[in-house]
Amino acid sequence: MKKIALITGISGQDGSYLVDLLLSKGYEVHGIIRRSSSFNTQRLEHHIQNPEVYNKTLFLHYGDLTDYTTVEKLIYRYNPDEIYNLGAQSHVRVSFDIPVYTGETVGIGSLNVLEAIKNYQTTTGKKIRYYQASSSEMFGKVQEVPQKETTPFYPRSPYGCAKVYAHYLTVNYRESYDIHASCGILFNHESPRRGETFVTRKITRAVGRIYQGLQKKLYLGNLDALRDWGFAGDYVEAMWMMLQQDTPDDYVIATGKMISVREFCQKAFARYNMNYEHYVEIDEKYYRPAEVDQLLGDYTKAKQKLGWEPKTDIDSLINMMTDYDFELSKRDYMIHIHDNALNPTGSSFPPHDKNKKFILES
Ligand code: NDP
Ligand code: GDR
Repeated sequence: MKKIALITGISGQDGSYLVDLLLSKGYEVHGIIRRSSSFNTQRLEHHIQNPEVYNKTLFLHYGDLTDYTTVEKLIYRYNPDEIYNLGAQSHVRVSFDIPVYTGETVGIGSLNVLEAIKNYQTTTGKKIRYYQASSSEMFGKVQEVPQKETTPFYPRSPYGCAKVYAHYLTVNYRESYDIHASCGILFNHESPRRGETFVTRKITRAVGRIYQGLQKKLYLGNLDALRDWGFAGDYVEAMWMMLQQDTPDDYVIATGKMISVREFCQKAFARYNMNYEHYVEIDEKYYRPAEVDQLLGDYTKAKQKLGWEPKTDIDSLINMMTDYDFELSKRDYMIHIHDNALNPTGSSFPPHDKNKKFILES
């Protein structure tokens, strides 16, 4: 029989890759999207435009993780076999600006889903498998290198603290209520669908835009931070694999290699024969009140128990993202020419200003 999945955060990077995966496996997929005054489903457009898929095997429902009734209603209405809880205010630096909201979506949002599952299982006797999007940010000020499932947590941001709360809630609901709940402790994972304010995508977007003359400089914060970056498409497979196990458990998902933001810049600019040192400048506003200096994951358990391994190395990831964004910058250039031609005085659209910082502020 067709399996049914419910995804929170379906419009995000991981949500969109997970939809691709689950649809390819024959699932019926339901996702929660937030009402927004502008479009927030771009990453799902390839499915929304497909009449064979949209409202046939993929269904989107308005809701919000902070609203318990949304989650409960959808669970009772669609009886999902699996729930992937990916929804979050997921930007670490922004979590310092909006700590309460971050705690509400990441922490209480996860609690809402777990409570709804508990109540559903109690009243119907049916089981739901649950995936919690835990994060390497929970390791924060790392207590050992590399980090594995047993490494103590030391979060360094409101986001990291909220993820630790959600992580332990998941473990507690598993142990207290016999819920098949697993946590994927995922290290940074990126893609051409990555949000444009995360550092990798901010860099790869800038390479193309600078090449096209649409941007002069790239302003960044801490270039010395070290991260273990993988490809999001590989990582959603691990999420699915966790829920196919007989026994729920927690797994580190990583590549086992780390490089600095500086090296990422160097490689991304070099792809188009540019020297990053000519373009990258430091703006202190991108520093964080407390920084996570390095993250390096040990995915041995996932390899042994799930048979999961990363397929994409850092150079392939950088090339994939930089090439995608290079094509996007050509489109940006055409739009810019078109806008200037339509509106040479810039009365309603400001004319292009090469000294202006790119709009991204995180
Ligand atoms: P994104 O920021 O790309 O996506 C977040 C998703 O959550 C979006 O769909 C967003 O909706 C949704 N969302 C935000 N607030 C709410 C809310 N209150 N109610 C319902 N939905 C909400 O994140 P990623 O796809 O990169 O990450 C997925 C999950 O994995 C997140 O929980 C993140 O914290 C976690 N994670 C990510 C890692 C990474 O490197 N990418 C690493 C480890 C963990 P909208 O589109 O409307 O904003
Ligand atoms: P991170 O990702 O905080 O690790 O969280 P991000 O790309 O935001 O930062 C990575 C590192 O780069 C440094 N940095 C900058 N970061 C941003 N965003 N913008 C800049 O201009 C900049 N300059 C330097 C940061 O200081 C940091 O050290 C991501 C998110 O997806 C989380 O949701 C997820 O849980 C973790 O990865 C694992």
